[in-house]
Amino acid sequence: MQFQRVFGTLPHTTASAPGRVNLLGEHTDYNDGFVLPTAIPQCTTVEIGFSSDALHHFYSAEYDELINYSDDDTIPQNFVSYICGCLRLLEKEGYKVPPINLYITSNVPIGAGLSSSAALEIATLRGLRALLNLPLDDVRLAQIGQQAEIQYAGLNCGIMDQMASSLADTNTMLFIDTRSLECRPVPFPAGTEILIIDSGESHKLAAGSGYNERRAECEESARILGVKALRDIADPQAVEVLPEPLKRRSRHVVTENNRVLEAVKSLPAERFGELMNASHASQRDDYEVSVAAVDALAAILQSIPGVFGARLTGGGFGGACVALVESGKAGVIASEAIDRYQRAGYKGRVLVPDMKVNS
Ligand code: GAF
Repeated sequence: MQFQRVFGTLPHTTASAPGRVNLLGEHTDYNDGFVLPTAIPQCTTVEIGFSSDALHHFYSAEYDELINYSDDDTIPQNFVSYICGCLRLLEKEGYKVPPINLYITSNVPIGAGLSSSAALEIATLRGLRALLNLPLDDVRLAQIGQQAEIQYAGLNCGIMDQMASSLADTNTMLFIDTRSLECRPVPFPAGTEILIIDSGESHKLAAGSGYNERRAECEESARILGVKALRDIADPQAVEVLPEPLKRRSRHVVTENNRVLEAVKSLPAERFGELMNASHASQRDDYEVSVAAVDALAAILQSIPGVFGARLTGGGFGGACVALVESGKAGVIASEAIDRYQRAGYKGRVLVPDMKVNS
């Protein structure tokens, strides 16, 4: 057993949490808006035991790295920032966390826009909840995970990823109102399955990326328009008064929220796919969070028969495309897409070849 190999004892508890793929509703969560993610089969698992000294010890199987950490240390800016952030926040809420040994394994792809960091946060929080019998529900775990990311990893993110990792499963999409945090499962369009292909352009969202800048632009737009958040605007015409680039940024958010609200109305796959294609165009042209490789991949996917729609998923600036495809066709569509993508000079890989959905 790997935990025992590293720490010399058996773990007290094991917990897992999935990555997520977002079908629609991108960059809406920090605008109090609507999102429609689902969990992916890939998970992060943590095994946790009590440390025999005064330090926490964190081991990542992926990085083959052991980090020793004292509660008084500055939090390192690597994979442990998410874990230490969760520990600090639990302490601030009055929950004493004794020194622990924590062993991480994960098959959630990193840098692909599939929420590997949220999966680590939620797995860690689930493990600590079980280990210490903490009275925290799944929504509270998501809120703590989000704050760990904002306060200790430098990404001023919304709450979609942590909510999805904490509350979603792979059977349905999860509609989340990110203002009230109310959630409801939404069936996938009938006769479909999901395909996720990585563009090969790794994304990095934290400090220095355009992500925090986009969020600031949205907040500035809401301030000028006199609303609490862009969620409070339903008519895209209302943003026409804004100066550029705020006009385009806000138009993306307003139209994207409207797309999600339409998508939850039991649409046929064809219409759902059109909304995904429109979402990609909006992210590319108005929100400017796509890159050439992702645009090329989305365009290839959108042109293949059997694909209802395809779009950049996640925070952007690289990462993966999600496609909604005809049931049973994901395998052949993936091969054709990768082949054409590579002939165009890019290096992509299939991440989730045929996520069967109960439709
Ligand atoms: C990242 C963030 F973490 C989410 O909160 C969300 O804003 C997403 O980008 C874009 O929709 O994954």
